[in-house]
Amino acid sequence: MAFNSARFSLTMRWMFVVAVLAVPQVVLAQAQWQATVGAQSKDKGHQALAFLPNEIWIHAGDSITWTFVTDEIHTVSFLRPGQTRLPFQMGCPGFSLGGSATFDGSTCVTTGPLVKEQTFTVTFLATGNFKLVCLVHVDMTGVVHVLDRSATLPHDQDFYDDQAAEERHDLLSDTDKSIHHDHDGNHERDDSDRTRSPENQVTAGVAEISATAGGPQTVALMRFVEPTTVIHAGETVEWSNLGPVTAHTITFGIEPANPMPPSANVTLDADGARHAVIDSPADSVNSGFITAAPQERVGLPQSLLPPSLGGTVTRFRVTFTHPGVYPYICALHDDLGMKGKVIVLP
Ligand SMILES: [Cu+2]
Repeated sequence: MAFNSARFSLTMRWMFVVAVLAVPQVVLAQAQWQATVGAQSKDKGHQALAFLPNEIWIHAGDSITWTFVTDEIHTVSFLRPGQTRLPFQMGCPGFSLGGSATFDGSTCVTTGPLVKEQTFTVTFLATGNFKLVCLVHVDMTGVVHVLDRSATLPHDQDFYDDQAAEERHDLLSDTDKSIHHDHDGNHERDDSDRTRSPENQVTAGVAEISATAGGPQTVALMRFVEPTTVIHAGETVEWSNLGPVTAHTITFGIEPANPMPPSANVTLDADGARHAVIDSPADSVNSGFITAAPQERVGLPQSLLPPSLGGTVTRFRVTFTHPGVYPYICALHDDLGMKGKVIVLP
């Protein structure tokens, strides 16, 4: 049996050629990754203000498509390192909005405020670790690790799909009593409930911040927890926002174009709470944004409390002088079902 060395050599050479042709195709294939933005309960009352998942490892040249799935607005935004964050209405100055973008860390990239069924695709051109934020919500963050094409990625798409489903479930089913209510919008009062409201007290939203190794995320209850309040003429109702991050308003009558500042008929109580007097269901009153002060950070000025100019307020009070039915909304979240009414008896 003669060993055909010439033939063996030819075969080896042919296999080598095949290998050389095949390997670059595997390495160069640019992957398309999928992630989601936000999550909501069926009644839209519970909103996960989160990127799901919020940490992804990819190769330079790969793309990620974010799919928006909520009625609440969000953005997908990558700022330059150290760049000052602007309101979502301003986004990234000079960047033209569209369905896709490329990002290498040198310029800011963002969507406008998007809702369910919209998507945004970013192709990452350079290696690095890039922070992902939503310009609508602070404490809604993530990170994209862009590795060299020769690096091995730790996870595949199935892993991220599973992780996103798990985080979505954990956030929306948060069992903390302060944020739990049933999905019909009814709040069952419980004597052990630490946020149980005394008479004339209304919880105007609840929120909690949690985190993964990819960064903080928030779950918010976009509801007036006690949507109907019954009082007598001359009494005062007090609304309190129990959550960080998410602003709400208490708005009677005509909704102003800009709900952020209080209407002119709102005054400040000595403890800084805003206060209005309503004489008739025809009156219009807007609390302005009721929200917690931003989290303190070393190196930044102390945030303001009222009555300082620009100070934040977590409470709003209304004194009702006459009987009647007074419907109101949160101007930011009425589309999610955040509405209530005050019934004033004689
Ligand atoms: Cu609201």
